Amino acid sequence: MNQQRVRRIQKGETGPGPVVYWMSRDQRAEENWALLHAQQQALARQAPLTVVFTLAPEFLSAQPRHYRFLLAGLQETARQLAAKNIPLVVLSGDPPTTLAEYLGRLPCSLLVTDFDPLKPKQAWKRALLSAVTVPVDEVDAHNVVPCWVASTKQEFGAYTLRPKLRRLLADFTESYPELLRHPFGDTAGADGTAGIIAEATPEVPDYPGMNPGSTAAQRQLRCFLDEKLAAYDDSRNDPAQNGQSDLSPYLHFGQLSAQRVFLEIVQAGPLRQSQEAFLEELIVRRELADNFCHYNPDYDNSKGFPAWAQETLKKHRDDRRPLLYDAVELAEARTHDPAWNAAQWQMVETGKMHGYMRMYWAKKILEWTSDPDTALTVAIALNNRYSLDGRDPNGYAGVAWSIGGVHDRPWSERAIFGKIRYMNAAGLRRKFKNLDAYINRFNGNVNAASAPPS
Ligand code: FAD
Ligand code: FO1
Repeated sequence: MNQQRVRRIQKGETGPGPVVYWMSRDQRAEENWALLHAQQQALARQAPLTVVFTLAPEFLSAQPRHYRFLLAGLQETARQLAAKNIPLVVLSGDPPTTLAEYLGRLPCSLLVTDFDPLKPKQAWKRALLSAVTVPVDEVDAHNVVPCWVASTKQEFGAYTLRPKLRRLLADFTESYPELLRHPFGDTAGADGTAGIIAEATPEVPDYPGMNPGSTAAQRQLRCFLDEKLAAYDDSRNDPAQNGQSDLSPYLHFGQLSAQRVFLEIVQAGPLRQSQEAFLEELIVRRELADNFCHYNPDYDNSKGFPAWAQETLKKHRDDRRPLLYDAVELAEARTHDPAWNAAQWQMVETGKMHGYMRMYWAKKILEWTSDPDTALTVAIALNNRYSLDGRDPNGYAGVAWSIGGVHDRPWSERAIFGKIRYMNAAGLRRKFKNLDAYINRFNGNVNAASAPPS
């Protein structure tokens, strides 16, 4: 494994005990560089290897349906690890607290964590490091090119990050070694894990057609590569077609490796337009989002917008707003705009709004709320509460792009938006022949009587 993928974030005294992998963002047994690094270190020490997942009671407004997806995937990961004599221990409660207590009860020779730029995760990590004295390695198992290697600063946009990624990709796309059956220790410590996960799994319906776990993720990948990738460039932006991969929930919960997706595509032969377009999203756009959240502490507020955007939005902050909706009216899709309402219902009912509609959806929130800060807060809150792939750097970057011009440039100035790129329903209709098919499909009939399901 390319050692640039690992950062020692805390020196410390090595104990005689097991190597512990604190699994969080990358919740898969196979093709997980953080786990492979932990196993390599355990073998070198002839020590047992234990995986720990700290189950937080609350995470960025995650709902029971999101926890169900996560836990069903974790159940499968626990089985796959047990088959390799690697116990998965699940600790419920405040992550740094429960993990510090756990580590305090055993001598641990090394703690390995996976990389996540989001502030709550960084706070967990800081709190844990101040509570333990073991050496700690952080591994970027999520990005193909590790975030801190791709760039040492916030990038202006895809156009500045793309050449850096292009140059580095070959150094970070070696094939994954197999996770070995671990020769030291046993899985006795994880005997209760299946029961703990089952107990913690909410009794709520899964999202339609979105089966959790790494096996389902591989199936979804195969189906996309065989049936949809060739037409991706044409169909991906039409909400009435289902031309996207639907891989984002699996990538978000780390049930699928983005590098696996990349390897499958480049190994299938010369890249054509659709493959290039897809890899632009999967590699450049996704790593740009991690770059934004990693290097910009204000990724979730308007101080994180570029100066030109802050200035233009401030200038138009008091423009008359003919239409105003509050967060509840928006959550319940009660606006005058059937296309916007359909997008909101799609997110509530399926957990995943079409990619093109996400831009339109967020930009209308800027137009229909009292000011840009309120717009950003409402858009992030709705996205985190209803999207299965929400609570993710892609979401923060997507909302900041739509409302605050992050990774975008100034456009012709107009009311409310200033120079932020504008989108409107007429533009949607020009672009999509049968937008009505989309609108008729997602009209809230299913849940008209009840409030949006949590
Ligand atoms: P595909 O088109 O099949 O793309 C494949 C993968 O490429 C995606 O899974 C994703 O990892 C990556 N990707 C595609 N488009 C983008 C993008 N614009 N930025 C970053 N990565 C991208 N994505 C999320 O994962 N979670 C979110 O909460 C989220 N919220 C968004 C909010 C707004 C306002 C906007 C404009 C975009 C948001 N995105 C979010 C980015 C993008 O819309 C989704 O990643 C994509 O629609 C996921 O569906 P898919 O996997 O079928 O996409
Ligand atoms: N990560 C954890 O380590 N523990 C959790 O209990 C946890 C819950 C959770 C719920 C919904 C969700 O979307 C993500 C959640 N995550 C949790 C974080 C996740 O694994 C990702 O690391 C981030 O969301 C993406 O950066």
